[in-house]
Amino acid sequence: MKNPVGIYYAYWEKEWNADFIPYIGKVKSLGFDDLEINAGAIVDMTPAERKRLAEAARDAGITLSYCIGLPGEYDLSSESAAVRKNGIEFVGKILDGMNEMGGKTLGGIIYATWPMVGSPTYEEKMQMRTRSIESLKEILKKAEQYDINYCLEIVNRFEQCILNTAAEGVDYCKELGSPNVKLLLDTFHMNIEEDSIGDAICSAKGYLGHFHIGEPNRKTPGTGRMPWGEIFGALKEIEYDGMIVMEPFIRVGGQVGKDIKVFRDLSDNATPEKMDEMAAAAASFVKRG
Ligand SMILES: [Mn+2]
Repeated sequence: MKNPVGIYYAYWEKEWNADFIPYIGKVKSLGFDDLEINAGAIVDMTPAERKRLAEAARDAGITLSYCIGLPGEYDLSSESAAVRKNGIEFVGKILDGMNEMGGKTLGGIIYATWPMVGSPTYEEKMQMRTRSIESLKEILKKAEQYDINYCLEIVNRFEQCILNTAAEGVDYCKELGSPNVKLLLDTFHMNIEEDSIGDAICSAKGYLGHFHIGEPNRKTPGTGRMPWGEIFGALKEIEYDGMIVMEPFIRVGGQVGKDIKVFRDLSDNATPEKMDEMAAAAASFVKRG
């Protein structure tokens, strides 16, 4: 693949808040073009800290992409108008920070909350969807102003109910009609929900703004049974020219392990050196794909 290839920093981390700067040099040396970071973390940084991070990336020739599953207090689909307002303000701060840093791609559960609260009925889901769209109409004005691609991550039913398939995502984007609202498809989630991963990717032509990859058990790409030929073929067919970011989660521990539900070691007890080696092998696998 000729696309820029990235990796989510939490491959190496057990907590969501981290110092991202050391990862810039690391991912560069492992063959990546992009580092994906926790978008929420930049809100708590000072302008000087944001500048230092953005400059470190620029100097290394690494782009930064930004991702978040919004915490419950910022649920953009909430029944509570106060919670939705809180969410709109928080995402506004993320967009402000990204704009300061020259960021162009925000992805994740940025239309509701992650993980979803309880187990809604179908009727409740449709009400959540309506409220989510109302919140996004407000937020997208700012994304348009900054020309940031606002990429809605389509996830499996156990994590959110509003958008589980590419088809639902395209309908949602059409309803909003903003040039900056895009989709983030992720092979891990598509493997659960889509009839055909290749057809799902093709159906998102014109809407696909970001792409996450991983094996069905979230190991590094190229090590499992994901149909990579079909996936890379479909991305080429729709002439997708955005980033391909891997999101492996293979180690237990910390809040990351708990939230991602890593209940066993999938790294085969990897040393730090082996972790780096596996990431580099996956980057090379995608570039050859
Ligand atoms: Mn993802």
